[in-house]
Amino acid sequence: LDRDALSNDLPLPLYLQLARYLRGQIISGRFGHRDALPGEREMAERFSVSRVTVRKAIKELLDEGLLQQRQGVGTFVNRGTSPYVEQRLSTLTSFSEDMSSRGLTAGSVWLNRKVTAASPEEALALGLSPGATVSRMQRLRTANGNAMALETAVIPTRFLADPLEVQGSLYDTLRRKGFTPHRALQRLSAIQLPAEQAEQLGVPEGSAALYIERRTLLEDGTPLEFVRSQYRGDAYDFIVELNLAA
Ligand code: 16G
Repeated sequence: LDRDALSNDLPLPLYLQLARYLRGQIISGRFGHRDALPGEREMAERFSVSRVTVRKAIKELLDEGLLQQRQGVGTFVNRGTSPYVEQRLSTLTSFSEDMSSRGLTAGSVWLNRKVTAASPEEALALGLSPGATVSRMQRLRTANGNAMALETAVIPTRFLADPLEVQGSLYDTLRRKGFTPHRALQRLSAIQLPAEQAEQLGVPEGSAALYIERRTLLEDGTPLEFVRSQYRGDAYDFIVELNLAA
């Protein structure tokens, strides 16, 4: 816990600052599910605030369902409300399919969509000549309304002339047009989220995330999409099945 997390100079009341800080600690996984919160007096000392402020902050998080109180025992983290997903890496599925197979409702918040020139990196990944046009779509992906990942998909305009054609699932839209994602190559790496992406995902700056790049191909090997995405580290486990080498 961090004494400097709160400031008297901010226009936000101290109890809401404290609630925001604790929410960040819970969402980013620095407090695990069922972890006990320190007692009221200890928290008040650590943050140099009154016990009333601590109580009001905790009340906020109890109302949000992020904390649970057991009479005479204490206050505990309850992360059960935010979806947590185990994702197989070896099958090619869309976000919408992944979520619905878990009984979760997939959603997208559109951050940006336009037809634009491919960057050199995108052109290379998609086998396009420099300056070719692509549909670029940036979305926040949600499950039951909770932010899960940020995703920027780039599709050559000969497969998708206008990003506005996409309603709901991108893969459904492509399949309807006769372009079925058949195979994909993926690269995963660990990152810490920069401020803007952290804010969009509703986690503190610097939270752990997985950066995933996907190049999706048609059956004949033609590149169909190039996707760069940031997955919340606290919301995902990625599972791979391993077989004995032949
Ligand atoms: C997944 C894919 C992404 C694809 C999207 C389509 C990864 C890393 N990415 O998120 O490449 O564009 O599904 O989802 O798995 P949609 O059909 O629900 O729009």
